[in-house]
Amino acid sequence: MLNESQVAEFEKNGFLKGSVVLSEEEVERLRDELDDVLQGKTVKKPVLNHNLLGDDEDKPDSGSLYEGMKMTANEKVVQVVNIWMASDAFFQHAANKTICEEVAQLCNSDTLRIWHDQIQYKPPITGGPTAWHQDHPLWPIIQPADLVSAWVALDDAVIENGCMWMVPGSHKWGNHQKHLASDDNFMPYHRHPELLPEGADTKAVPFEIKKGQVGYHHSLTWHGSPHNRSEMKRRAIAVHYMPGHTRHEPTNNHVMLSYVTVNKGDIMQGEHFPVVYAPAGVR
Ligand SMILES: O=C(O)CCC(=O)C(=O)O
Repeated sequence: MLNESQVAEFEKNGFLKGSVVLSEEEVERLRDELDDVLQGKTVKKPVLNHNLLGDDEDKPDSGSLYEGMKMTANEKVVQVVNIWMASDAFFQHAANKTICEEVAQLCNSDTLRIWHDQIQYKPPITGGPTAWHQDHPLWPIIQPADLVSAWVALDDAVIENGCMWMVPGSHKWGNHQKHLASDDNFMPYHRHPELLPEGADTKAVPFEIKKGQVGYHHSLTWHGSPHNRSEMKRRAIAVHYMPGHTRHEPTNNHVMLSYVTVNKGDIMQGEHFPVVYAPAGVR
């Protein structure tokens, strides 16, 4: 459980470092499972397993998060979406008791469902950047924008290997996704700063997370992660949790849309959005 000052810190900044939630053995098990999924060895498959930056022939489209970013041809961010569908160990991880209790505290709900999860693996030397973004605007089939994600490092995530960076307080400024960009040093800038609330400070801070540790972020917090030019791998699993009241409100496409079985306006639920935390006796 988080204490009052941790909850207050999350409410103020939109992100928070939690404790080390995985033992060495648990990290090893998840790394092995990840290797199996990446090599296509599992019977069940995730929803996506690709290079987030596109292949050589498939450079980022106009309008994509990555448009205009400086990248070399062989850069990669290996993104796996919904590894929990391919690996029981990752499903158990999504239901981790400490993480779920703490996310439930942060989003003020007694019920949590998995919206989706994602691995972002930045390989040594060629690991590419993850553009500055806010999560909820990229999820245009659910409302409201009060989801919380739990990002657990499977390697120490430090500045050298491309840890995430966060802009404190940015979760309180609304949806600025279409105005966010990166400067040449991978710091965020806003194309129309006059749209920001008075006094908004867009300076980013590094969010280094130790192997096995969890970091939480709000679905409107500005965040991104630069290249990995180090010799270290940077593997991590993020689980994006929906509080019990999240509804299906489609306004655009999303990779999870084809898995939705509820009507517009209904609570987002179903076998692909499993409950991982609920009051005793309710499931
Ligand atoms: O792993 C990263 O560097 C980015 C992950 C991310 O954007 C997220 O978990 O919302």
